[in-house]
Amino acid sequence: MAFNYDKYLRVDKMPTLWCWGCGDGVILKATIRAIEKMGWDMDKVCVVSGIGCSGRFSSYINCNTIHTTHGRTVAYATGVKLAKPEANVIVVAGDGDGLAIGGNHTIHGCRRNIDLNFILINNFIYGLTNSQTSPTTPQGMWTVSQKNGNIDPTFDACALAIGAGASFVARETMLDPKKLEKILVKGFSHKGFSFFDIMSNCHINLGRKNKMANAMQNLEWIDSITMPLRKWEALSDEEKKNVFPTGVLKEVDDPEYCESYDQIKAAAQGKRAKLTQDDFEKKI
Ligand SMILES: Cc1ncc(C[n+]2csc(CCOP(=O)(O)OP(=O)(O)O)c2C)c(N)n1
Repeated sequence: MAFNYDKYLRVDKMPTLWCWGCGDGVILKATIRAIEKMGWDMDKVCVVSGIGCSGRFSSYINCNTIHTTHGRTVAYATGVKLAKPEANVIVVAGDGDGLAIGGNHTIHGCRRNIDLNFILINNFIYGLTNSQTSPTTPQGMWTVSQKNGNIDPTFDACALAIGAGASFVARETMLDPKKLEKILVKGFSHKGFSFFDIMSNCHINLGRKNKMANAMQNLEWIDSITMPLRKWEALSDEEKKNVFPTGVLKEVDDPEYCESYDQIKAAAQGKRAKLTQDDFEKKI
């Protein structure tokens, strides 16, 4: 039987404002299927998104939603999770939203290892505002803010999340929606900060200006710069440059922030001793 998306969507908001062929819809549908696989009650799911095309995510999914200010998704989501630890919180941000203006919040969310599911919709450009350079725009590409080619080195979003302390880090593309759904289920099942770098197309504001005239050419390019982790590991250092490994890149059990917060509350109320370094597996 065909999957019933209507149950999970604000159908009165359809059709979406996304461009024809945009990957955001594929990611929305994969997220919905992953939520169903998790068996989550939509009354206990909260989706927090920022500003951008990716920010529209919270307008279309039918659960508790916060469409917040540009770059502040993790700050709002942290508040929601601390106030309601039983909620399943999904954060959705674009590469500009999550890594440029919101980069600060993203790294500290990773560092705290708070139980959020952070979906970075990485389309390599500021989509909504028409093609400004983002932290993941490849060097040499045309952008409206660097018309002679982007000279800024490109962020590897997963390396950033790993370095900052996220306990689950994965990368996938929207080329294979089933694979994407599977990796979302894995990360949603993980307790701690789950970071997903999901590479997606923006053929309108990146592709057309960079010799990828249609969505398919944009997708072929994404395919050419990604490779499953096992294959990637076999490459030489030279070959690894500008090729991004996909799959689960990090998965560890580390103390989760809300649980530590509960303990500190109990200590403040005299119900347990103060926390010491021994309470944490993560040592300096
Ligand atoms: C404080 C603030 N600065 C700038 C903007 C303008 N702005 C809106 S969306 C956006 C960038 C969107 O790019 P990205 O986060 O990559 O998301 P996409 O649209 O590609 O999904 C910018 C700069 C804003 N709304 N608020």
